[in-house]
Amino acid sequence: MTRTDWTRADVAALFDLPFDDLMFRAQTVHRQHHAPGEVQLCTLLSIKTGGCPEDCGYCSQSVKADSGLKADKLMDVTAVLASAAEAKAAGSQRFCMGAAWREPKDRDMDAIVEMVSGVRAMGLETCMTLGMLTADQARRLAEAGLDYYNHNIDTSPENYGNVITTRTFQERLDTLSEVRAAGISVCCGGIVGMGETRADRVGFVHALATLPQHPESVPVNALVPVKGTVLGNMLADTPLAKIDDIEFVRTVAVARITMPRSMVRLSAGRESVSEATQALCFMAGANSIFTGDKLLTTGNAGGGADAALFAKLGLKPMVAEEPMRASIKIGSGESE
Ligand code: SAM
Ligand code: DTB
Ligand code: SF4
Repeated sequence: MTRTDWTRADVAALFDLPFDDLMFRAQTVHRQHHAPGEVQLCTLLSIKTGGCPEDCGYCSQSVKADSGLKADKLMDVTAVLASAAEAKAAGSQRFCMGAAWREPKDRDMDAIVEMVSGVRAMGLETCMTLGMLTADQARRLAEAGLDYYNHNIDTSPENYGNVITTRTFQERLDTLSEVRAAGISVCCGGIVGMGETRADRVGFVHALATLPQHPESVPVNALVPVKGTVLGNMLADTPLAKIDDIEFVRTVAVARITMPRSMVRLSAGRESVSEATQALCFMAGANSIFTGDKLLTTGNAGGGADAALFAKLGLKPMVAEEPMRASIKIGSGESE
């Protein structure tokens, strides 16, 4: 059984370990549960950009941000499928579709469902992030074959109100329960480098590692400071708020140790993280990245840079399991 009863003191003690010992523990746990040197490639697409009514202090897509981003309507299903085909051709295993919504409107659900089933039919894993969901919307997504739903807790429960005021930490947990109840796998993580304290990072990892079931994917984003957002402006004024590289690696390592089976994803902010620090993150147990030259609205290193980094480090892209492979016993003639 994977442990979910971590105390804050346990998590804080891991953060406090000498760096060498922390890395050794993270590597040991990583190799017990995952193939070393294999990294999952995921591609992001913003299917509905900008004009979001929420006030997340980091986000370029909030109506409260003065980021100059223009609000678009929901993309056409055909355009989404064309983009998924490109991601597959570039070697991606998972296609993640994000919408700048507080929650989806029921009238949008037919198109969303078509996107999920179309992308899945290409043999890609599907992930969506659409904001809060009702039980009924979660059920519809599950029926369409959605594999993962991304819904981040973003930071510690205590720090949440300093970053977002238009929804509560508890509302995040409520949607995560609906996603689980519908049988969809959970992708849930957050952001570091927002000027939070070490105690907040402890509280953040602790909140994830004590969920009734660990998220199957844990994205660890480093804040991308976008001009015109509350946090982007703050970072421009106080550059020291940028997270220290070693502290970033520590956060990845503690996530790996406390959630041994989860995929830990280096998400936003890799462009500003050196190759050496990324290498330490992989050694600390990160085994998934967003590839391609764009995240949702901000830039990403791009496939070429990632291929060069993988070659330098001897990493290889994780290969997607065939959808039926897990459920068929080869040679036995039976299926589970
Ligand atoms: N609207 C949906 C929601 O918030 O649930 C989905 C999209 S939202 C952009 C997904 C996640 O991206 C956020 O929860 C946050 O963790 C991350 N994110 C957004 N802007 C970011 C930034 N500037 N830097 C780092 N991470 C960011
Ligand atoms: C997550 O944790 N990171 C991704 C994904 N989930 C949806 C989004 C990163 C967004 C970075 C800022 C942007 O490009 O707008
Ligand atoms: Fe909206 Fe999501 Fe951005 Fe928050 S993070 S403003 S909910 S798009």
